[in-house]
Amino acid sequence: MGVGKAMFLSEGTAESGAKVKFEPVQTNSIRQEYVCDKNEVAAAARRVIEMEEKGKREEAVNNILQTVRPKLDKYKFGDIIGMQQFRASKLDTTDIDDVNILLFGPTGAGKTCLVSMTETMFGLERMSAPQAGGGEGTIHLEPFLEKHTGGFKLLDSRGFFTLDEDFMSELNDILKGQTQALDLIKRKYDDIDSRAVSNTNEEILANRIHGLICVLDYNDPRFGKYKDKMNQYRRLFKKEGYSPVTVVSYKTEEAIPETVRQTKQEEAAFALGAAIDRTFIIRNAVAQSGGMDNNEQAILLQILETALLGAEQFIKIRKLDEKWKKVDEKRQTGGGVAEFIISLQKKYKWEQKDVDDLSKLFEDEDIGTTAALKENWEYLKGKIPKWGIVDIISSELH
Ligand SMILES: Nc1nc2c(ncn2[C@@H]2O[C@H](COP(=O)(O)OP(=O)(O)O)[C@@H](O)[C@H]2O)c(=O)[nH]1
Ligand SMILES: [Mg+2]
Repeated sequence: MGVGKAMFLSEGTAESGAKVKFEPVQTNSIRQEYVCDKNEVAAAARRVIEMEEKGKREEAVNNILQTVRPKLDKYKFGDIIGMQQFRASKLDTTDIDDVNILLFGPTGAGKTCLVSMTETMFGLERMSAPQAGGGEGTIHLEPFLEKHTGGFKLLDSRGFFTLDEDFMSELNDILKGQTQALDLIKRKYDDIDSRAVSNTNEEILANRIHGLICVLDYNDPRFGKYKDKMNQYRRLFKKEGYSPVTVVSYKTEEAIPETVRQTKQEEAAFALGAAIDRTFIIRNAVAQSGGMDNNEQAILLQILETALLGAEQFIKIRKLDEKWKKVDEKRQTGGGVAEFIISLQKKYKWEQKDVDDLSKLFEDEDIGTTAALKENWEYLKGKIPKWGIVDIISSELH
């Protein structure tokens, strides 16, 4: 074994971009080659990165506690994306009162515990009653936090996900606001007298579910088997325009170390086919002792903020759809972007090739309605090579 001039050059890169670099170690003798053990240095490097990350994490946690918490404490609809987003598109939002966030997932996943943790974090009297014995618990659509902010509520739902049962129509009724707060979420195998169930056929945006939090238990032996089920639900959510948040509740006495959390988050997002930036791991602080530390509170705040962000965007898209439906009714194109393009083709005598190119672009970009086209127009127009076509669509959209 020769004497290495540069024994090693190791570089650790933290996600944030912080770099820990080890300069080449000069050695003159064989003995010195062993002065510095590679594993020890790697461990030291890891410690430096962890310390740096911990410092950054603490900073981030403080930041979330100082900025997100007060925002959610006095939350009003529009606070996350900003009311100017609605004003800019001339959307009337006076009908929207509370933002409705639905918690859904298997029985015993930790939905009600998440409500309890939120109540505790906001210093509220605990109204929620998690099932310590693992019973079914919630069977009505139960509203929580209404009195807290007056701006959003969490709707706790009846657990589902027996892997072989279909809850699609039950979920659909809840999403559309046909099953309303305090209604029994009735199932065919129930043997209980129910309170009157609203089951109205009217679809009112203000009464709908606007945002979704899917809760799953990391320790559930079926955890890895939820992917197919989740994909079914996800298709429904996508069609309806939701961007759900996935919360994986984790039962452990100790706070979860940040590195472990990141690994679990990636693992969970992968296992469930969920977006990593909308997937959170949280310790179930109700099932375990110790209360929530700052880091855990920050995660809970992020969960709520992300759900509210999705909910506000959902409302915006729905409002745009409504608005464009009216415009499209006048134009008699029915709201679909395909019909819109064909109507323009007739009016402006476009070549078929141009129409095909446009159709392909809109399909690739998931643009199905004129509302979506209008909403994404600034971005999309850069992808259309013919200026004449861009000009026509621009003026027709205004
Ligand atoms: N030890 C303990 N466990 C609890 C308590 N409350 C709930 N749990 C457990 O936490 C998990 C989630 O419960 P819960 O939030 O009611 O589930 P949900 O059906 O999704 O609402 C279950 O495994 C419960 O058994 C409690 O007070 N003490
Ligand atoms: Mg429950």
